[in-house]
Amino acid sequence: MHALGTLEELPQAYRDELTGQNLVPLWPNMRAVLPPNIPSRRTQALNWNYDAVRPLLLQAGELTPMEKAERRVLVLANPGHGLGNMQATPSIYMGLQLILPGETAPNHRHTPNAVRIIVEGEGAYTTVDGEPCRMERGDLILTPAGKWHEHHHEGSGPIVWLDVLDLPLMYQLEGSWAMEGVPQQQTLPRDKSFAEYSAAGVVPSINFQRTETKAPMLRYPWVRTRACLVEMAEHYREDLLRIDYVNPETGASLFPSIGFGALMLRPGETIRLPRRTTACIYHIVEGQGRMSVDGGEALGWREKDTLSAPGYTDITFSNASGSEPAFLITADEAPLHRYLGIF
Ligand code: 1HN
Repeated sequence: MHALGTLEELPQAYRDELTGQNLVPLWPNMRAVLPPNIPSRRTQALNWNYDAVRPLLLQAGELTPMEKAERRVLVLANPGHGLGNMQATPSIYMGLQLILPGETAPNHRHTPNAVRIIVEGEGAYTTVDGEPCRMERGDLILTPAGKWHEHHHEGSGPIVWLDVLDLPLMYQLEGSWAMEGVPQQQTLPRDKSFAEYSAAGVVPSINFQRTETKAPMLRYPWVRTRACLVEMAEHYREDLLRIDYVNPETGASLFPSIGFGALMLRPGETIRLPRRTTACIYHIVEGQGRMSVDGGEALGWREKDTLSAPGYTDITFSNASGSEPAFLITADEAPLHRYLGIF
């Protein structure tokens, strides 16, 4: 690609006149927004090591009472996007949320779609539009756009989960807003939607929401996903052990914006992920090992860590244990890339 004219080549008086009329010449900026052959990517490969974050999160529990936080969260901000922009990837926000025993995070609803991935602790539940959803290690709990949600913790130790939202996208679309609510009535039995959809290929026969873009099952228990991956390993000797979380009614991604999945690494295994256009985040549910992006310096990871990596890269994951499998939950922007025709 040949070089294009620069701003400096234009007479200052002309530039001033353009600015005065809210005009910008394209050609000096063209290559920056359309780089040759590969997009520029701000998302950095990094690991938010849980052992390092946890003391700071617990300190937030001492420093800031729930009334002053509403949601007590340390945001996993990718420095490549600017820390203050609270982006893990271009479209994904991530944060670690802490609730102490007896605390409640008050009812609200908002336009961004949210998923919680439970990291540690037990005895908490989230009520989503009247349905209490139990929160156990590795579970995915959905609060799709517009659904009321509040969190309760009745256990004895702290509970921590990873929030994953399409907030940066919603914000850029000038579509991000929230509404405060009053405490919810539990109008539905605990884990009702999980009960309805808990058997693969079986759905309730009365459902008037089949065409809705919001997945009707709210809780995806980790024990089920893990068991599926372990079972797959019995049948797949070499292939990648990977599943996608989908809307059980439609087979579509859980959200139009973010796709979720899980991976298992066999003992001692190194996998090379197929190159993808989308940036990705990885939460380690079990195990320890290393991640390398484009053959760069390997990042070590262990249980409860959360990593990010940019798209258009070769990513390898190695399981450091020769005897135990490792398990990861993934989130990426694949549904958006597919919709836009760039995946
Ligand atoms: C939110 O509603 C929660 O409900 C957590 O737990 C994190 C980050 C940004 C905007 C809304 C929650 C959030 C959030």
